[in-house]
Amino acid sequence: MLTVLHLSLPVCLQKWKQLSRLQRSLVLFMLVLLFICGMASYPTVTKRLTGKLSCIWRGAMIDTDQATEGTRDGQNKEDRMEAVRDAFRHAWKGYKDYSWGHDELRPVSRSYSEWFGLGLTLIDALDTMWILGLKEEFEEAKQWVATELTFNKNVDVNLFESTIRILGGLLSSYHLSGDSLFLDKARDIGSRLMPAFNTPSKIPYSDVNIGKGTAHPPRWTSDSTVAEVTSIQLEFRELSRITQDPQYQAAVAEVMSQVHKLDGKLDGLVPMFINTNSGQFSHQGIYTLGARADSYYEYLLKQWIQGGRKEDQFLEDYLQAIEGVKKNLLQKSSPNGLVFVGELSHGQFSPKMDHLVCFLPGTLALGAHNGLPADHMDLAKELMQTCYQMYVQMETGLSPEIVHFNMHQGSTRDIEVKPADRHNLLRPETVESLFYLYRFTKDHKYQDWGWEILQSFNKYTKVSSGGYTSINNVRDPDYPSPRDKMESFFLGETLKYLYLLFSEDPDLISLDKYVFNTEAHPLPIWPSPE
Ligand code: DMJ
Repeated sequence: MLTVLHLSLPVCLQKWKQLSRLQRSLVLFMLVLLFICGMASYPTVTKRLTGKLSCIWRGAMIDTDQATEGTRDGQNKEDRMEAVRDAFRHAWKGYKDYSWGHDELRPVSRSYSEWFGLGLTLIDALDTMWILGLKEEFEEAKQWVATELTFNKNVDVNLFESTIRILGGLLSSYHLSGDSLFLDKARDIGSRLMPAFNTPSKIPYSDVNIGKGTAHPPRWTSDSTVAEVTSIQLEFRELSRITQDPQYQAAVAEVMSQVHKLDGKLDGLVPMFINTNSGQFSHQGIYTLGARADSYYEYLLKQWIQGGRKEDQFLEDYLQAIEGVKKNLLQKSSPNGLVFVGELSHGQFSPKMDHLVCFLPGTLALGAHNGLPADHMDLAKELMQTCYQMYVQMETGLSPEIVHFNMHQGSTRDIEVKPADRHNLLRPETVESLFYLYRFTKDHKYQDWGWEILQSFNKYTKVSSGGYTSINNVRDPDYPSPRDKMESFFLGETLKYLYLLFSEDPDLISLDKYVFNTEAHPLPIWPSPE
């Protein structure tokens, strides 16, 4: 073929030279026209081509045909647990090869991104490696913590994110491994975060410079996010208990007692912002269990459990909030009657639900396990079904970030997804809830649902050179469009909860001995004094 082309080229050139300028223009025009028509009549070809081109970047690609390679048939629990270990090893390989010691892997470009510059993924993943029995990987990461990790850095960190991922990860690694290295590091970061509480109201600022010891709100406001200031308590309380230094617990307890007394709640539901000067809620009137409010509810229940179910104020606020959810936010979709948690904005109901809300079935089930009303478990099961549907109804089998439910009679489908909401960030909330539901009911369907989700992650987000990537479009299996980022919570939470979901051992992080922080780091339930 090459030879034919080679021989005929001079002849063609000669003929081309004999043509007039007009003739040449006409030929060129026809060729361009033919090319455009050809491409337009094969949109899938164009899409696949551009898709492949975008997926392939310096050789890294998501190959949906081979991505299931290495997965197991999942017929038994060992198979499924091993498949999670495979997934972790694959993700870890990418992190190790291209972003070791940095915050997040960018698996497609085989590089990394920095958020705080503190090895976020490595710290977030420590206890997952311990739980999955990946001893070699754990030891290697521990060495990095011992020799490379320093918090003496002139860097601004977000109080909430660094508490749940770094402080939580170090405390839990200390409890699981017994190695005092992790406790020393936990105390170091904990004390460096304390300046955040030096505000006129004692409601903490969102950002702290852990090197300079200064703190500030975001540039555009003096507000903090309600979920952020009320979801650091498990970690700071534990730090006080374990170090016998009361300052940490005192600071976060003050926040809870102020929020408990504040005006502006609706049947126990909180607004999304709180002002660090006045200590009052701001931008009132919007109620959601999604972004900016979600883990407030989770930590009410979990603080009550952590402290041995004695601190009644947390329980009362939690029970009132769940009644508030039922009264104001719970609705059923059409045509199939999926129960969902919507949002309220200045009295107006919106059938919008973030994937983040899928923590709720697990939290409700945990409450019921701890003696709260049985109807919490009924609601947990219904919401679990809805969260599962948010996955199976998508073409990739992966949930989008946000869905809208149809409520009017005659709808043909329950779930709608807006173009801007079609991304999937490898989030954990649904598999987290599946884990709780399976632990408490032993109904194998929850394991099967988790298995389907793991397979979809493998099929559409696994990058062949190592790592998993968040994607832009869960509705397009031909081109899910990689975002080139592996969030640290994929290793910290998603894979950990999947592994625990497939385990039949209730003592593998017993829910009667540990309470998981909102980043899936298990912290001990405090023993009652003798
Ligand atoms: C995690 O950092 C935590 O689970 C947090 O509570 C919510 N956002 C991410 C995971 O989606």
